[in-house]
Amino acid sequence: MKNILEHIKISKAKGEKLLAILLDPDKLSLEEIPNTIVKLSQQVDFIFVGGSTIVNGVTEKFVQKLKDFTSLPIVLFPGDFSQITHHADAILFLSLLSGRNPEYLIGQQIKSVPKLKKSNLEVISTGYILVDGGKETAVQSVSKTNPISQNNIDEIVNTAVAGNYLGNQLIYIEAGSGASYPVKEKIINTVSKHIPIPIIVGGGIRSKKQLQNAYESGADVVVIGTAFELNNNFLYHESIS
Ligand code: 1GP
Repeated sequence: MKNILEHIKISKAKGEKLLAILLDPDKLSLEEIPNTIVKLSQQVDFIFVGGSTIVNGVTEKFVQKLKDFTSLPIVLFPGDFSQITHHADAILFLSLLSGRNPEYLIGQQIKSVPKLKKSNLEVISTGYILVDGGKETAVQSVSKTNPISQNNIDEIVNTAVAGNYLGNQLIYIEAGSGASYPVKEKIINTVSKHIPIPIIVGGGIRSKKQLQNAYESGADVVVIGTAFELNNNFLYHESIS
């Protein structure tokens, strides 16, 4: 797939929902990749690759191996600039808009430029909004930023709208990997009414019901990591929770 953002925008316009599976090289070994890939159902549109604490250099080998076993588009969802590899197809160029740590608002982005300039990666400007998912998650501890309370809908909406005004091409609302509960439907619904750009939702989605709820509330892309890690058959069978 040449233009991943365009595909997401066209799908949004048609009302077609998309699914990304997040694979974290920290949690999945290279040896496990072949068996994991066969468990991805036809429902899956993208593989996201990333994590908050990946050892330098591992992501490159991980993506190369994935490419040997799947033709699904691989989108980097990096915890830091060291995870960038030109072997992927695209990168979510994230700015952690919910936080006030300059390193994750613009610092890491500047550090990533030399690598990006040498690659053909599709760079997708993504406003990243961390909301409280009921427990401290890796994004919070690594970025040293606080999530926005899910009761503070105005703040979440205004943050998403600010991202849109700044030129973000996507907004990613994140409850954090392994969150106790996902982003509330009311939040997804309200944000979707205030911005024209596609919305990605992830964190704590562990059942098909929650997946469906996110779509019906207005998510254009849903990301599932932990539920798939815990049960590779998640996409074929009902809830693990
Ligand atoms: C994390 O949104 C993703 O960044 C996926 O979260 O691991 O909880 O599915 P889970």
